Amino acid sequence: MEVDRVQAIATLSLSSSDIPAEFIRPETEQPAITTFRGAVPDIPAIDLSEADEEKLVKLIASASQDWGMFQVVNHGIPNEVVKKLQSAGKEFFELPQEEKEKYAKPADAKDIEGYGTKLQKDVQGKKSWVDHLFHRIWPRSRINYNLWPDKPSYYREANEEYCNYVREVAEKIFRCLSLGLGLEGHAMKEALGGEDLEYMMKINYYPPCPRPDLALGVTPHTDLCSLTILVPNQVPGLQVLKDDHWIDAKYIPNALIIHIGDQLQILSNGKYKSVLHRAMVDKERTRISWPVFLEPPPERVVGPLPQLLTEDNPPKYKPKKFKDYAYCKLNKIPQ
Ligand SMILES: O=C(O)CCC(=O)C(=O)O
Repeated sequence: MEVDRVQAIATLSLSSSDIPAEFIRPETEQPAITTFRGAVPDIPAIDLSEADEEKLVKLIASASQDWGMFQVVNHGIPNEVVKKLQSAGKEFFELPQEEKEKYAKPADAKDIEGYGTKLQKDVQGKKSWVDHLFHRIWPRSRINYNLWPDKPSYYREANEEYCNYVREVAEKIFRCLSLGLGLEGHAMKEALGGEDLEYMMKINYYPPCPRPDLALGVTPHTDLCSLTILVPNQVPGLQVLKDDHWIDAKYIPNALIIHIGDQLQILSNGKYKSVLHRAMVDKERTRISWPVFLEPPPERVVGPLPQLLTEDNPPKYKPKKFKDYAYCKLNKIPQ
């Protein structure tokens, strides 16, 4: 099957000042028109090495309630580990097209893993300026190593090293989020499947775009997982909707960006907010991001935690298997 990768379209557009019409977003979505230009508060940046746990819990819980998003610094992942992950991903996308196509997700595959470009246009018939690679990195029993690139040769090592560290970051954040609701530290992780919680790596590759004012890399959405831990490169582009304004996430060197996803909003019965966000593209530079989506196993039923429910706080969401939630969300069927 012939597929137009955005990377190839971008190369053809290098000497042009235009982009194909299917990439031009409606005016209600165009970044140049919809980005808020006034004074805005910064997305919270939290020092994860804070020794006073009570203080850390308050910071994380309040950012998760007010923003559904925060950045973490001093998170304990060595810079070399993050840099190696980034180089491995960048080198993969710089390989010849036929090498990348070896990992292409078959059009009829049920799973999202593999190299790809979103094939279906969205409801307005529009496309996004991005190619991607998805593969699980944890637990081992759920990894399909056939979808981990062979090139560069250190790709596997880079992902395994990053995975070991990112799991520790996730543990700490889940603990704080649980304590922040007055629960035991293990409550959230356990409700999401405990040791069976799945870590889905995605690399977003956004090539330079002649009209970043008109296109989007990723359209507005909330993440269907529980928590997202994202490594950006130095090219900013992530935006979050806060108080009805699209505002930029500042690039903080060596920080990780954390999103609260739908499953945490559900578990917390709406107390933690699943954040609406989108990604812009750049005129000259390639933007790349490495989100890891922390997903409950497919059969896991997720609903509001019973410990939180009272007469005054009745359940706001139906308990649902994660696979059914994901199916409805991806197919735009009401939950
Ligand atoms: O690239 C980014 O900063 C955001 C990516 C994103 O939201 C996604 O892949 O779902």
